[in-house]
Amino acid sequence: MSTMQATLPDDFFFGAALSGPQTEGAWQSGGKLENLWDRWSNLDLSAFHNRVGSYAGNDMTRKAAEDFETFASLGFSSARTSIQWSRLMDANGKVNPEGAAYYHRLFAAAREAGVEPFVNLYHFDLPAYLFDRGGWESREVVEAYAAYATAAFTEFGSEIEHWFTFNEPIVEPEMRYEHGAWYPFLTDFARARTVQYGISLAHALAVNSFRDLQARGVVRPDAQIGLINCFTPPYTKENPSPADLEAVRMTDGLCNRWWLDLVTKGTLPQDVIDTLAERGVELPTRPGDAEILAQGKVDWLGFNYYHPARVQAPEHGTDEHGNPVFAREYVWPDAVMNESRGWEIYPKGIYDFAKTMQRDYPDLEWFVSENGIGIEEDRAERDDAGRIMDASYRVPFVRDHLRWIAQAIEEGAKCRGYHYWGAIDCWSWNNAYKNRYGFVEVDLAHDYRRLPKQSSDWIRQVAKTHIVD
Ligand code: BGP
Repeated sequence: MSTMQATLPDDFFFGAALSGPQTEGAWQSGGKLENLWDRWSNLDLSAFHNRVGSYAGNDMTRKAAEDFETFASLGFSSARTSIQWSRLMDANGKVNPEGAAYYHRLFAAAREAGVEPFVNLYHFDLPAYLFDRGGWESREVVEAYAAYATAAFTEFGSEIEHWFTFNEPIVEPEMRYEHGAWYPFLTDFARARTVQYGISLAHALAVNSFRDLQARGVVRPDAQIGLINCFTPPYTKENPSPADLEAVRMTDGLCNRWWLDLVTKGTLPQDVIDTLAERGVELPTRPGDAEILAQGKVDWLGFNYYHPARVQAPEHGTDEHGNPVFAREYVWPDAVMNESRGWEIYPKGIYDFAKTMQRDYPDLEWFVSENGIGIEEDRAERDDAGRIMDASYRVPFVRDHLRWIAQAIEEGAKCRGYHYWGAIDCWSWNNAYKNRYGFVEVDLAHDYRRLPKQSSDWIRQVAKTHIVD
């Protein structure tokens, strides 16, 4: 790729990505119920960086108007956030009027500022009482999600054009059920796949409901529905062995093709299901499931990209818990790392995903729904005016990713836009406020005051001119 200036198409959109649980705060007001982040915070605040739990958000509940104005001033025409299930619905599965009013106000504030709200329905934030009823392993919860989605489409269907069912549906099975990293800290591969399967059904039921409500005029005719995932391309070493390629196949199969097949064909990849069965992992299928999954086809996709996956053959076929292991990490000697997050920086991955889409799913439009760089305390470097001096690392990160996007579009990729993650600093799960992503700082010591960083001037210029230099 040339390092020359790149230009993005006129109709290419720029925007911000955020989520309800990471921005709203106000976790005990307006009839909001406990979600799994609130529960974990309540059980063990020490698990969160500097003991900043889920209650923090970034105060967007009070600062929404200001934040959307900021996005508009950066040249952003859209912003994606999520509705919190635990705020919109009460424990009887009825709409909580205060929650509904909150989101009507939020979306109106976006429009007021000239920012189009993109609405996602789920961002790792299961209501705790539904976890207690079996979580995503339970069909009752899958049905409850479909009812919640229907309620949301009905409530906001005349307002919202861009809907998404899930953000990164691969992450909860992995983090909560497989890697033991997030509450409830399980390390059970088979249960993780049951959760993945339950979420897949939930997605398809929601799309079905969306289509039905659109046909009946409840959802606006120009509305579209999609899915967002971290479709991280898996790479392996040079001159791989057949076993290394097998590790790539299963990593790609579980993390990428599973969802891509679901949203383009309404099926799950048979080779992955067969390999799982050979290793004793049976999905809890029921008669009628194939018909449900067949409804899962979407209008477009969101691609969250931070880092590639690099894998190789595992040393052992099972781990200490008796789980099947299909791959282990491959550390590429040339990797450039973001040490704060432990993630490799590899901008070309965005282009490689574009190529995969062109080859395997040529009809589907997509956009980069998250990308960004979180640096610990933004190195605490400030100029005399007190602005965070982040341009030396944030600008090259974004610029290199945008250049690869421009290149892919030139070669025909159907990539329609770019949303930067956490354009205003926000709460990062158990990392809380350790790593900062924003073009705008949130000052926790001064009532969440917003302060533009040095990089904000650069992104404003790019978003307004579409010239990346
Ligand atoms: C994505 C999530 C976001 C966001 C981002 C950055 O996986 O969709 O919610 O948090 O990653 O990751 P982190 O906040 O863990 O640094």
